[in-house]
Amino acid sequence: MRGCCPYMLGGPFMQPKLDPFTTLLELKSGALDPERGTPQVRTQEDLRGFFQVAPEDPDRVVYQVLPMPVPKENSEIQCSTTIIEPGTVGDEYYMTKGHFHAVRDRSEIYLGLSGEGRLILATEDGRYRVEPIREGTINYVPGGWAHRSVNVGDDPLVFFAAYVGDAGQDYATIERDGFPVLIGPGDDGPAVRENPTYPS
Ligand code: S6P
Ligand code: ZN
Repeated sequence: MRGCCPYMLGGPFMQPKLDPFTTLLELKSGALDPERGTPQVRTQEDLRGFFQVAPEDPDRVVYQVLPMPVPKENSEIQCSTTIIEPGTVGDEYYMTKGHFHAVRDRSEIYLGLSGEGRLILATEDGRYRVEPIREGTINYVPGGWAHRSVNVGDDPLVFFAAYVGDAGQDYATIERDGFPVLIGPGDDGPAVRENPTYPS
């Protein structure tokens, strides 16, 4: 029955901005079928200034983001998969640039799909957390926490992200300050150590 809901009593119908769509997510590889947008590819060169040392193999791909673009508005939910290759630069495992959301209070959810990773989270006043990412983990990233994912395993790290549409990404703060901790290979597996260049 049309017109039955309180929402509709007082005014015109809401006209949807988008049509529904469905995409197949290949759970292990993170591939989307069909692709919905142009994959964003990040090489070692693109991460110059984010790792502690200069790129060792500048053209090598570190990670890709496969987007499902929708309008960047707070009424929408952005989502994408991220695939981080295994590898290191200097003493650090391959990782994303990491960012605060440009609109600081916007939150996000990660669903781990495959591989072995860590999620570094940090506040602007220097508090930090390190959480696991692997198949089946759900990481809740509250507003105000910068986030960077790190592949600590031998296989690609794959996760799905969904976040408030108008969140945006502030990379400049991370490029300037980094995160309070770095993650790289240690004697007994992945080691978390203090970032010597993080401002005190
Ligand atoms: C976006 C969300 C992810 C990252 C992706 C790459 O808010 O957190 O989709 O964009 O994992 O990381 P980065 O730091 O290069 O954007
Ligand atoms: Zn984010």
